[in-house]
Amino acid sequence: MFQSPLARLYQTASHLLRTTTTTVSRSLTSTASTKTNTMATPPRPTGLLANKGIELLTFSTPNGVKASIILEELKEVYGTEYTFQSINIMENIQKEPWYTKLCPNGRIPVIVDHDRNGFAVFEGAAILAYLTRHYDPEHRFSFEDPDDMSRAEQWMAWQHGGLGPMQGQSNHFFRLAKERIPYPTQRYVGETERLYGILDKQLEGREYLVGPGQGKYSIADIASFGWVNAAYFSGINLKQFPNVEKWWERIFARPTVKKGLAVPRDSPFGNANYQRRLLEDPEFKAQDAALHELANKAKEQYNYKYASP
Ligand SMILES: N[C@@H](CCC(=O)N[C@@H](CS)C(=O)NCC(=O)O)C(=O)O
Repeated sequence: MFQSPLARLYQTASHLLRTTTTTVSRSLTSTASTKTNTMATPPRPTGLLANKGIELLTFSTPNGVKASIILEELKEVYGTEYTFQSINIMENIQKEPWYTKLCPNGRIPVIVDHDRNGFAVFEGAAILAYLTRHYDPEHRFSFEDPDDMSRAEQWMAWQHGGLGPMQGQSNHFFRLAKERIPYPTQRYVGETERLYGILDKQLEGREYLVGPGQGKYSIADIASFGWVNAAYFSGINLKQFPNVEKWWERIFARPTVKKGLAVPRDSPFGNANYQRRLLEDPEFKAQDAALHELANKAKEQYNYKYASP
């Protein structure tokens, strides 16, 4: 059966990190109460379950958590309730006809707004824009000022066109591909480093990407956070980008973000899990060092020099 690189990535990550699986039942109650610590497999989703509020169809990946994080933020501030179903991308549920009616691209995440005639929204940036347009009347995570809103849109577009696709390829060639191929390894790891350099520059003297003064935490940050939260997994060393590292720590410290990262279950890609595993497991540490050595050799072979922009 065909498996996309991201699906394989998830499988490899789960295997590598051997996390304790937190299974999420296909329940209609709120996220906090749906978690159980059993290893039981939830029934395979076959369609929508809710008939009111927002229903999120997702998996714990850098793109999936954009939607669950904003939903947790809205829930905290406004009490906006949502329900979710776990769409296991390794099982290709996202390619089934009932799912592609909601998301023609056959990928996660997608939301369905049962309170607005079952309106469906796919693509992370569109989900962030839709949810704040309809459910963030006080602009706590968006902007009233049209120029700031445009700036937020620019960073979300940057994430969709740059950071997400390039870091996805970096994951693939740095870690996942069956063969070690030096040219694309150095090209995509290098381009991802270039993009982290752009974020680092933007965050110089600021706490968040957009907003007056030091900036305001918003959907612009949420869009890129999921990817930066998987930096180490993709072969990127956050220490090289100190402003990004501090920004990542700041956002990761939010309880709502931790809740969002746990939907539908804790992400094995995350920097915190990855760092913990490096400390605890010498074999894992040696594998990680071997991957970095290969990537460094690939960079040398093609004369890669870090430069940003
Ligand atoms: N641009 C989309 C990308 C969505 C995407 O690539 N989702 C991945 C998981 S991170 C997926 O569904 N992969 C399964 C597949 O490729 O079939 C977004 O930001 O929402």
